[in-house]
Amino acid sequence: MRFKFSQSYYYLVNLFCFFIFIFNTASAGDIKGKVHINGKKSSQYALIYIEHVDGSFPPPSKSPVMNQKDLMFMPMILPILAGSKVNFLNNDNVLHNVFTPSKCAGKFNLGTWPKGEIRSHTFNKAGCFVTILCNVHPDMQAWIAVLQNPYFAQTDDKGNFEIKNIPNGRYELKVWYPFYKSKSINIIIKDLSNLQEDIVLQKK
Ligand SMILES: [Cu+2]
Repeated sequence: MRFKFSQSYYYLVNLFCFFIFIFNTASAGDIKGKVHINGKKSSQYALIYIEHVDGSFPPPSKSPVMNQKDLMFMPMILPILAGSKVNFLNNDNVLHNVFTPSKCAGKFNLGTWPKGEIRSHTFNKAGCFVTILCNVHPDMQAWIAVLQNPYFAQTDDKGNFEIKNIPNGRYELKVWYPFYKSKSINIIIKDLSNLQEDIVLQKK
């Protein structure tokens, strides 16, 4: 009797896990594709994101980092989840500054600091595309894209991207690259769908 009970228990647990598996995989889908940035040798770093996904998405506990190295911001484009605290790290032997003229980020200026030091800023407003500048070096420029949800990706050096496990729904997929016209595509994710989108970006 005891043996039978544990056997059926084992069977039930397995069945339960199986349904969880089906439910999880069937109510989401992937999207992948290729972006070509017209007139650029490399189509790397283009940002692909979904404008809005229902739900609330807490920012990661590990802060994203924007480096200042060889008189450049790295990465040049940093997508983050709203609420994330970004650490700005000076890797150069010169002083660097971080400021932004972007209204949606409150036009902050973090001041100027030497090598090895970090200053931080938390970005709360989803949908804000923040221009990051250094007032010591006018050629330095970067962008922080503050996003509402974690369903975003950046293209690799061949222009490929992939966003996995997007919950079922109708969405606006956006493609962004500085100084280029943004693209907006309506997509429907439904039960394991695997969409393919090929996008060409044109200069503004
Ligand atoms: Cu600088």
